[in-house]
Amino acid sequence: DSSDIDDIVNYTKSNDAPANPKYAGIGKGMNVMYVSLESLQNFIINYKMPDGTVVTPFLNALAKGDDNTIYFNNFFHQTGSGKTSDAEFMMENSLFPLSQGPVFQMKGTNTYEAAPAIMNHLGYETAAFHGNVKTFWNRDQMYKSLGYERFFDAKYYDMNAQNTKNYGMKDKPFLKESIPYIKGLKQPFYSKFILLSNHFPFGMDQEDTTFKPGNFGDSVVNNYFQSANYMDQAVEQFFTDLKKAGLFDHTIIIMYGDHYGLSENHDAAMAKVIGKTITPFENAQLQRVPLFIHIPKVKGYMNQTYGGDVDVRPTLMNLLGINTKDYIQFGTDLLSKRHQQIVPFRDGDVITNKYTILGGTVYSNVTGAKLDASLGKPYETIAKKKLAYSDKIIEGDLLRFYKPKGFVPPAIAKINYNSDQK
Ligand code: GP9
Ligand code: MN
Repeated sequence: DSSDIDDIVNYTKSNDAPANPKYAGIGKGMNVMYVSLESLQNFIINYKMPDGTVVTPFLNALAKGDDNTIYFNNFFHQTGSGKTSDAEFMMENSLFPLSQGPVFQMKGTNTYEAAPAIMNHLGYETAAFHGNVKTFWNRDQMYKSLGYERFFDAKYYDMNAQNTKNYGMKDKPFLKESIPYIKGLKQPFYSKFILLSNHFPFGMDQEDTTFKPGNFGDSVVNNYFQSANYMDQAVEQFFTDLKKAGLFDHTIIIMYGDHYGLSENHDAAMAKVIGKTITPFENAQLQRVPLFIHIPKVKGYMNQTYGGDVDVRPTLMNLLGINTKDYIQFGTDLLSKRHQQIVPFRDGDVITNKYTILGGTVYSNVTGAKLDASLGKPYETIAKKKLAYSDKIIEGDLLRFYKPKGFVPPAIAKINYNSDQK
């Protein structure tokens, strides 16, 4: 009931990590772009094919800090069955997704206090871009609840046979055709772009790539390198276009791998790819996804802090100088000196900067060796508590009973995503 919310507010307030003074408010008033890098796992960053070819040269340069980018190499996806949509959910709410079923589909009409709604009230135009039909993952309903004023879905793109594959628009034409829409937004804007090309089963049309597939005895794994390379090129093209459009120097760009692409069904080939047997410990390490944050004027570098999807919103809000102390967030700012390096997964497993804790078994991150189970207990307790509180909020629709100071809910009835409104 509504009294539960008080406990939760007290808990999240007591866990708040203050902004790092070096970065606090550094992005004040800037545009925000999220780019969901479909199925991109972190092992591919700086990976070399057996013949020496690099797969993601552009992202590798960002990983070194080029283009004022901070790259996080110990960042994990925390998604459940809602896949892409679960990642979106965490980025914008700093709540966990559900343990069963996609929260976008099951709880699309709940009350949320999501980043788009917060930003919209602060004068930002809010827009989502995705080259698939708007109903997929119930996005058309959920995006309203999150506070998106505009949704540029499949209807806004030239979905001819050459431009589309699998679920919808290929990344290059999608991002290219998005540029005029982006230019048409009122600044500052808060936006997100959901890519599609690097999606299972990763096959590409011949005319879209010259990259040689892998030779690991598994066509899904082999093709993954091709489509990841294509996405790398698409992102490079996007950065070039944003520079040409004069947007790059006052836009924060957050890019993240949304979830794994290669499941346990492909462990035999993956063992050849990474040169190690895929034990449960190694499988957990493979759940790293790259996180890049381009922050104009900031010196880029590789940051080794451990974190996950729920930590991104607090990080962004502190960069923007927006006080979210009053908001319920289960993550903490990745750049804060007091960031908690504890990453809970939806199934109760936990990874910290020292330990990988899987079903009660504790492994050393450094050696992969099993350690005393008691070492994991405090982290499992924290993870359980956070997951339970988050579930309580979502299952009980508890944000109905809690309005952070200054929060104005989205005007859902006024939002209309029909393409003839453009
Ligand atoms: C579909 C796209 C892919 O619109 O987001 O979804 P996924 O299967 O990765 O969750
Ligand atoms: Mn996805």
